[in-house]
Amino acid sequence: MRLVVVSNRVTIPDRHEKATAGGLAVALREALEKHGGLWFGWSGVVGSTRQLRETQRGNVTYAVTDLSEAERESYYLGFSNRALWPIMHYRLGLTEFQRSDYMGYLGVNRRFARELARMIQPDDVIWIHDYHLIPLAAELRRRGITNRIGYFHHIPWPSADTLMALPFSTTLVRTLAAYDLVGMQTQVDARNLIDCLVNLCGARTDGRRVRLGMRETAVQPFPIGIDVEAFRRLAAASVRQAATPLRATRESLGERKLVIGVDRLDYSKGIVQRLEAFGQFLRSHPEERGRVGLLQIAPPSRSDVPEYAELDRMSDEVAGRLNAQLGEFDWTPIRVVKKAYSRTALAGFYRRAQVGLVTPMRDGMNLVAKEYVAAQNPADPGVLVLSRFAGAAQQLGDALIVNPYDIHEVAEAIRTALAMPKSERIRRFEALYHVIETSGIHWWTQRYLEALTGAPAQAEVVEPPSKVDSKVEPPVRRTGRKPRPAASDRGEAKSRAITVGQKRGAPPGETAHVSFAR
Ligand code: ADQ
Repeated sequence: MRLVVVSNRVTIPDRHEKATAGGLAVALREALEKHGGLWFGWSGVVGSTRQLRETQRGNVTYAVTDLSEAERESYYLGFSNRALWPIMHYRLGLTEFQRSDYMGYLGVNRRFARELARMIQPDDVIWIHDYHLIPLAAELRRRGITNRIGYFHHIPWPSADTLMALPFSTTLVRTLAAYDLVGMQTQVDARNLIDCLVNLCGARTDGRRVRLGMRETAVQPFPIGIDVEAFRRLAAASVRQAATPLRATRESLGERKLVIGVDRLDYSKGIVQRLEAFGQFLRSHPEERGRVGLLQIAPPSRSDVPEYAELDRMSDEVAGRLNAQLGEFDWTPIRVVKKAYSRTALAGFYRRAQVGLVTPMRDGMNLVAKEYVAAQNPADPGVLVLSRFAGAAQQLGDALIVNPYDIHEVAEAIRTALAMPKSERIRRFEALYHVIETSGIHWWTQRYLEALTGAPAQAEVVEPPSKVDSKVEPPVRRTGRKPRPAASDRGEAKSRAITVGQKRGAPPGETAHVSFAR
C-alpha cells in the first residue's frame, strides 16, 4: 500500500532539517515515509504557471502546483475562507457567499483531481485534509478512481439549520458520500454531519455509517492530538537554555504572574473577547493589578480577508484602551505580540505561564490547549482555562471550562486559576496529561489509517457538482423522521491494520509553523 496525502497547502521539508513543521505535518510525513508516499497540494505560490512540480525526499514525493491569482481569490480567500470557514464556525453574520467564488472552488478541486488522478496507483490509499477540498473525492470518482479515499475535517461541523444558510450546501454535503471514511474532531461534529446527510440529502444511517444511493460512508470522530513527549522535552529544555525567550520573559516579568494566549489572529479564537475578560478580571480584582500580566501571541493570518484586517485593528485598539485605563508607569497589563515564534520559544512561554487562556468562540480541536498542558512542570503546573466551544473541551474536562461569550465568567476563572492550591493544580494537570498522552498525534494517525484501510472499498461514482445552477441543488428534506438503519449492516469493518508513525519522530523543529499553513 502507498499513502497519498492531499492538503490545501504543502510545505516541502528542507533537505537537511527533518522537522520544520508542527506535530501534524511531522506525523503525516512519518506515515508517508513508512509506506512510501505522495503528498499533493498547493505550493502556497500564486503564479502564472500551473504546472505540477515534483520533489523527492527519501521515499516521499511532494507534488505541488501553484494557483493563479483568480484561483486564489475565489477558491482560497473567497469560498474557503469567507464562506466555509465562518459558517463552519457558526458565524452566519460573517459568511460572504459569491457564486463566482463557489465556481472557482469547484474549479480548483476539479483541476486538482485531474492532476492527481494521473498519479494514482491501484493500491494507493488517499487521505484528503480539510474544508478546501471537500468535493475532491467526488471529482476523483468521476475520473474512475476506485481506491479507498478518506477525508478529515479539521474544523467544526455545524448543525444542518446553520449550514443550510450557505447556498449549494446540500450539493456540497452530498459529495462527502464519495469518501469511504469521513473523520471529524468530535462526536458532536460527527453527529451534525450525519444529520446533514440525512436531513438535507436523504441519506440513511445506523449512527456510524451513512448510506446514500449505493454508497456507504463511515463517519467517526478522531480527536487530533500533539506529539506530547516531543513538546514536553522542548519545554523542559527551554528552562535550561541560557538565551531563550523564557529567560528574557522571566527577567522582564520578575515575580509577576503570567497569563498566556497563543492563537493565529482569527475571529474564531476569541482574542478580543479574551482581552476584555482580562480587563474585567483586573477591574473586579484590583488587588491583582501590578501582580499579573497577559501575554497574547497572535501572528496575523489571511490578512487579505477584510474580516481579519478588522480583527487586527480591533485587537490593537482594545489592548491599547485597557492598558491606558488600567496600566501603571511600571506595569503594562496586556502585551500583544503579532509574530510567530519557534516551537522551543512557545514551549518556554507556556511553561512560564501560570494560566493558559484558551477561549475560542468555536474551534475544531485547538492544539494550543494540549501544547500548554504538555509544557507544564509536573511539580508546579499552571492551570488551563478552556472554552466549552473548543473541540478539546470534550476531552479536557479537568480544565476550568468557560463560556467565552461571558467575560465575567472568564474573568472569574482567571482569578480561580491564579489562586488554585498546588495540590489541585497537580491533580488537574495529571488528569489532563494522561488524556493528551494517550491520544497523541501518532495514535491519531494510526487510528485514522486503520479505520480507512479497514473500510470496505467501493467503486460507485458520486456525481460531483458541475455548475452553479440551482437545479442541481436537490430539494431539502426536513421530515423530522428518525434515521433508519442502513439496509445492509455489515458490522464493524474488519481492520486490515497498517502500523504507522510508531517511531517517535524528531521533536518539532525550531522554525515557527502552524500545523498546516491556513
Ligand atoms: P488552527 O486554527 O491553526 O488549526 P490550532 O489547533 O490551535 O488552530 O493550531 C495552531 C498551531 O499553530 C499550534 O500548533 C500553535 O502552536 C501554532 N501557533 C499558534 N501561534 C503561533 C505563534 N505565534 N508562533 C508559532 N506557532 C504558533 C485547525 C483548526 C483547529 C485544529 C487544528 C488541527 O482550526 O481547531 O485543532 O486545525 O486539526
